[in-house]
Order: sequence, then C-alpha cells, then structure tokens
Amino acid sequence: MKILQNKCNFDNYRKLEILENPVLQEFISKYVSLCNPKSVFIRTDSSEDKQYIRNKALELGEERPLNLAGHTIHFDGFLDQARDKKATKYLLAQNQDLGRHLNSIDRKEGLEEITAYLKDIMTGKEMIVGIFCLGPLDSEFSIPAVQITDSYYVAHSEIILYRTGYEFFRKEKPDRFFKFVHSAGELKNCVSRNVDKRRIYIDLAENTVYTVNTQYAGNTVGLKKLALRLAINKAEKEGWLAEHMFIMGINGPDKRKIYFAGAFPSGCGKTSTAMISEETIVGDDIAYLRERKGELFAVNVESGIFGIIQNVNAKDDPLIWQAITKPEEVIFTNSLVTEENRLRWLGDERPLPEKGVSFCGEWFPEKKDEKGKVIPYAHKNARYTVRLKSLANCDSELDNPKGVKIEGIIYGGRDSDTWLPVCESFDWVHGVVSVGASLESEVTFATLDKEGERKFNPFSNLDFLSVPIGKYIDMYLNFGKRLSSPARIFAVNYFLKDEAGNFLTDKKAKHVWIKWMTLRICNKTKVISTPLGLIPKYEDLKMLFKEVLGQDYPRESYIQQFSLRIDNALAKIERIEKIYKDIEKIPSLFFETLDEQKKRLKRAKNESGPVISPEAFLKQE
Ligand code: SPV
Ligand code: MN
Repeated sequence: MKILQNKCNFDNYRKLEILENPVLQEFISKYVSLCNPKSVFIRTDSSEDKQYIRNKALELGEERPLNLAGHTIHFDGFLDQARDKKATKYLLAQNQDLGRHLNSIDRKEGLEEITAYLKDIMTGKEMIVGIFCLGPLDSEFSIPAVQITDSYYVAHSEIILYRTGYEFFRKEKPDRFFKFVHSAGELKNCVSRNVDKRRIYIDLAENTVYTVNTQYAGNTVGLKKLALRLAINKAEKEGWLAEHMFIMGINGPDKRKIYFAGAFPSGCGKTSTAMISEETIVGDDIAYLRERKGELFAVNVESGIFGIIQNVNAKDDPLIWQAITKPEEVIFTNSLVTEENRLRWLGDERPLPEKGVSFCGEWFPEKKDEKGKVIPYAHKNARYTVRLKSLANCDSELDNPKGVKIEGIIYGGRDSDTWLPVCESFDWVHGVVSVGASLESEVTFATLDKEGERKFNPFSNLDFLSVPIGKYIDMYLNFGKRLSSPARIFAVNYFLKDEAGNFLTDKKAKHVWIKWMTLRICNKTKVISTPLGLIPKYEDLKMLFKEVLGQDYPRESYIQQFSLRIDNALAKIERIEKIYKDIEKIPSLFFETLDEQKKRLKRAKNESGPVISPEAFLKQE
C-alpha cells in the first residue's frame, strides 16, 4: 500500500482501500512499481469517474470531438489497424504444448521480454485502473476483471463496452480475477510509435495478459479478445463454452421468441446478422454458454458493440445507422474527419471527400503510402464503439443473470463456392464436426493477414483458442451429451458466388434463412435431406421471401443457390481432413463423421453428377 499511497491521491487511495482486496492491491502495486506512472486513477462505477476518463481522452488528444454531441474519434497508428496475430503469444512453461496452430513463446523468456518493455513505460503518464465484471452481474457467468492501462481511449472504450464492476468487487471481494496490463508505449501525435515492438502476451497460469506498443482495441481492450482467450481456458477446465458468438432473439412462429448464438469470423456478417431489424440483439461478439438442467443458456460478455463501420448505410443497416448518427456517446476510430468535423467512412454512399484528417494523418485524394499504394480516406476496419442499449432493438434480457435459452447455433464463413446459403446439420455431432470444426473463411481486413486467402477457422474461434484444438473439439462433443435436446446447428454462407463471380444472394436474405431456422426449431416444416445436411424446400423460402422481405423468390434462384457442388464439398473435406490429421488427439468420432459425409457425397455424385439440384433429392425421398 505504501507504493500506492505515493502515487494515488487521497481519493484514489481511499477507493482502493474500500475494496478490502489484498490481491487487487498487490496486483496494482506490482505494476505501479514496474511501469512507474506519474499518478494512479482508480475508476469506480460513478458517472464522475467515467466522465473524468472521457474528458482526459479529449484533453490529451487521444480522442477528438466531432460535431455531434457525445461523438468522438480516435486514431490508431497507420500500421496498427487490426489484431496482430503474429505478436500475440501464449507464455508456456517447458512441459506445456498447445499445438502448432497456437502461437507461443517460452514463459520465462516472454515474461523477461515483456517486463523489460513495461519498465518505466508509464513515466510521466497516469495509470488508469478499471474494475469490471465480464457477463451480467451476480450471475454464475460473471467473471471479475481488472484492466490497467495508460490509454484513456482504452479505458473509455471499456466503459462503453463492458459492465463496470467496482460495487461488484466491493461485495464479492474476489481473490481471482482476469488481469490485463496495457501500455500504448511511447506516443507520437497521440499514436503508438513503436509498433514494431508491439507485443500481446498471454499468461494462462496467472490469468494475466500483457500488451504494449499498440492501441488498436482488438490488441488492447483486455476485456475483449484477450479475456476471451483466458475464458476459453477456464471454460475447458470447468465444462462450459466461451465463444466468438453473437446472441440474438428471433420472433418465430406463434409469437415465440427463439434465441440463437452465431459464430462468424471477423468481417463475415456477424454483427449485421445480430442487428437485423425487427428482431432483437443481445450481443454481437462474445458469448459464454452453459448447460443448466439439460438446457443451453448464454450471456453476452459485453454490454456494447465495437463494430465495423464500412458500408454502414441507412437503408441496409437502419438500426446501427440510427444509433451512430444521433447525439449519444460513441467513439469512432480510423475514419475521416472533414473540416466541418463531420465523419466519413467507406461505403457511406456520399461523394468522395476532398480532404480531411484520417488514420494516415492529413488525407487528400491520391495520397500514397510508402509502397506507392493510394490510401483510402478511411480504413476498412474502422469501427464505432457504442452501448447496446443505444440500439432500438436491444433485447430486454441483456442483463438477465440467468442468460437466455439458446435453441439454435449458427456458423458462417466467407465461402465463394462450397457451402449453401443455409443448411441444418443432422444432429449435434454432425454440426460440431462438419460445420463448426470445419469452418473455413476467406481472409478479411480484420487481421493483418493476406486478404482473400481461404483459411481454416474452427468455430470462428481459432484466433482465440487457448486449449489444444483436439481438446476443444472433445469439449464441444461432450457438452452436447449433457443437453437433453441439443440446440440445432446451422451453417450459413452469405458469400456464395456463381461461376462469373457474382454474389448469388442478397444482403437481406439472411433474415429469411434465420426465419426458416425458427420454423425448423418449432417443428413447423419439413426439409430436404441432402448429403451435406437438411435444406429448405422451395415453397417455404418462397413464402418467407414474400413475408419477410416482400420479394418474389424465383425457383431458378433457389436451384442456383441450393445446388450441391459436390466436387467442391469433397475438396473441402479433404482439406479439413488433411489439417486435422496433423493435429494431435483429435477424437475418432470426428474423422468418422467426415468419412460418412464423404461417402454420402460420392454416392450422390455417382448417381446424379457433380452439380446436383436440390430438387433431385426431393424426388428421391
Ligand atoms: C474481431 O476482429 O473479431 C472483432 C474486433 O470483433 S477485435 O476487437 O479486433 O477482435
Ligand atoms: Mn470478433
């Protein structure tokens, strides 16, 4: 406490004392000694404390005000615009192995390296301590968490995105909590200057994540993807699931509200699905799932959205459009600010701006980067940070400590030529293996990898896995055994193209696919059984297109969209098998399930050729 007394003023010291939490005090003093800040600010749940952080972000230029009340913009460095997968590593003891798909470094070596980076890194700056609860308060899902940072932008974002937990800590006095230590490092024009020394190191043994020399939220907001990594590890030990999933409520037949959880890799339609108008949103990014009395329940870990702003427009995304264009506390990132302090983002359907300030500094048309490439006026991964409660369709159960009952799980990826627009799995095992574990996606701008390449991304959670893949699949399979009537598993693909490269489905069609899922869950309709899984009948979709979108749905579209491309489906299984054969301890049920799928596909090809109309299966029934 002595160290803390030196750096905290009376008020801040008292805020810590009140919590009567020696583990918390020790954690903070350790990093006060190491990082050597000028002062320490402890944030309680009070609106004054929240205001203080927002004001400081503005005062120091980490955020700038825009011309709408409550709106601010933050810029990350030009080379700090997405999650850095290469610099994100698990600290592992010598006898530990997470498999080659997970990046790691020797724990001792990693700790030495990060400790050296953190030494005196906050000199002259204030250390901000945020106290949180992941998931709703007072729930079996709640996980206490503490964020140390020297970035007011990070501290401010977390206030919007998470449930603050000062009173929760006061009541529960947890001696175990997730810990996050962040420093943006040396700044130049308010952005991290040493991004080449960006490090994100995860210490599972201590439930601690260290992150330095970066500002992009996916690398720095501890409670987001860094906490997800810690949670997956904890969940595996305790028998629940921590997932990269949205949660949404869909109005099904007979006025029944049906909740779905859905996992999509970044930039593949996750947020836009969760935000479909006329339905309700519980969350758009991270969910914890638990079995209770044979049923599946889930909560949103977060209370806000860190969403991609590219292509957001009033027509396609009315709800998010409303939320981010009204006076309300919103933080924007990496878009362009005009001379009138107005915000512009890519795909906002307005004429090209003439100049402004953006993630590249002063922007003008034809401005080029070091490699001579023209710089767009806003970044593709530019984001908005907003409270879920600002959305007109925020679900009333968002903070329910029990969570919501999940009846359907959806997996989707960016796949131009294989998966159908929607397909239901035969059962839990078939869904887990052939959909969740076999998920592939063409790379988007949300990570620093090469765009367009097809990548394997099981459960859309590969970037965040902190247990070996085999163990994770096993855990999923076992989890299903505990469910008395397991959630149905669906695959969707919004990115299917024809031979000429045109998208085969419209952006809005996703609403139809999900409404169809509710018919299935309520046993209101039959399906066509195909080698890949169960698909909708034309008549059902025709009715739904009319009912949901007021559109005609020609039979030719159905046939084109739902024809099985057998060779592509077989090639996919081969790719997946090849990857998994190289991974240790994959359950044999996994390979058996894929093998059966392969046999079904080959049989169908022998009988009907390489491209099979959905109606061919109807006739066989
Ligand atoms: C994602 O990329 O999956 C996101 C944003 O949700 S990030 O915070 O970068 O993880
Ligand atoms: Mn995400």
